[in-house]
Amino acid sequence: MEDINSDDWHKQKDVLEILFDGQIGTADISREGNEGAISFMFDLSQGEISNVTLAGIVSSYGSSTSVLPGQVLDFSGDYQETITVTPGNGEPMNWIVELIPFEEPLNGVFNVTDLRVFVDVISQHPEWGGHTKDDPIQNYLPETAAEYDNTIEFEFAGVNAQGNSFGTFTHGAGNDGAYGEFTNNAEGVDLNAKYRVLPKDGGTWTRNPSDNSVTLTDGQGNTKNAVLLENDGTFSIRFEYTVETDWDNLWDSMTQIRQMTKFFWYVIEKE
Ligand SMILES: [Ca+2]
Repeated sequence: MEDINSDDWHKQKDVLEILFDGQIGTADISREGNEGAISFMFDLSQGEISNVTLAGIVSSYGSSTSVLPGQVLDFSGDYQETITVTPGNGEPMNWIVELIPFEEPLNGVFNVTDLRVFVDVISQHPEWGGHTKDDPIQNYLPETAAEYDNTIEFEFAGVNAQGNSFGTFTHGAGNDGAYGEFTNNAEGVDLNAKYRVLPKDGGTWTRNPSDNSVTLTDGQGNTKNAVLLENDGTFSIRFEYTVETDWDNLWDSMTQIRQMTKFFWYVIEKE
């Protein structure tokens, strides 16, 4: 039991809560003996790490801090700064504050530059002519052409309690003002139900940073799962399908696009 008659409370020099402008989530605060450590995630889209404003700090009752809300810290050296807490009675203690930089890839306006499919035609049997193909989807479904100049604007809103980024997105029709149709009118084929996985109007998104899985939810609450892939400055939003081999129509391109697609993806490039 604490002795309420002692001066101990005067000697406390803990940081209990801390918040910075541009911080994502809750800061991690730990102390071992007189070693205090604080780390927080900083959204790089919110400002410069050399100029980070302390938004709030709560330290032990009766103590004071060397940095006050509204003041600025410079984390550009080694991502670390020190905040000193001076108790009402006793020696000051340094708390090392570490900034962990965070940049959400799904933030900003992206241009659609390609839509592609990866088709698997009995590739496990090359001896029978099995193979895979990686082609623009408009080679199969010409009316998708209007989708190729579209834009997607992702707005990053934060990181939820599960550690997943989340936000909203809008899907613009591009210069031609039109969305593609996943059809081949000449062949009488309509595969909108299979490939209209990126909603026309937009919706909300989440991204799990551990595996880059992305969930898109449209205005009606329908969800689609995808994976975000990055390669040399461009990104792909890739949807996966179950390949159902039709042994009687292996070489028919409409059968292939109907049921032998393994992946379908949008290639997007930040504006
Ligand atoms: Ca368009």
